[in-house]
Amino acid sequence: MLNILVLNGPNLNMLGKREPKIYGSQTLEDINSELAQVAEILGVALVFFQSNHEGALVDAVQAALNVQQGILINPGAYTHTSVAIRDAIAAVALPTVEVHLSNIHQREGFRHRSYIAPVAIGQISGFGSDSYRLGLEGLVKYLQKMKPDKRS
Ligand code: CA2
Repeated sequence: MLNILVLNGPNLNMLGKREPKIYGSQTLEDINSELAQVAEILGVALVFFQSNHEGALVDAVQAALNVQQGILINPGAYTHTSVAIRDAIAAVALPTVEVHLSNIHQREGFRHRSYIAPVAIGQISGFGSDSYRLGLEGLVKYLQKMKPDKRS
């Protein structure tokens, strides 16, 4: 069975508790349990991890090698700053989909650049919590099309 790492970066543990106008009223737990339901329908296993620390996210990406076959990530603010997370994703070479609740291209200029997008297979941004579901569906389809011997 395909196994996918679902990573969330800084402050996403605050979802549903602050700024509902930008990020919606669902908590991260709500989003993760919705994703778990989608995963069951798709027949894939998910592992969830959230951290406010860049190094912990790098460690989680590295630990996915030979364990998970793909990564779904909302890197939060590290999207716009982290060469380290980008390098980790490039190093493990696991198919990765970047997701955002808000449309980062509609917001402040500093959010328009993603260090992660060039090493991701794609980016989904602006659909609220549906971004995660859409990202998971895209990632699973991509992995299912890959020849099993090419998956890690
Ligand atoms: O839209 C997204 O998903 C973001 O990744 C969210 C990040 C932001 O820095 C990115 O530019 C876009 C921020 C997550 C902060 O989440 C909060 C949730 C509730 C209250 C405060 C912050």
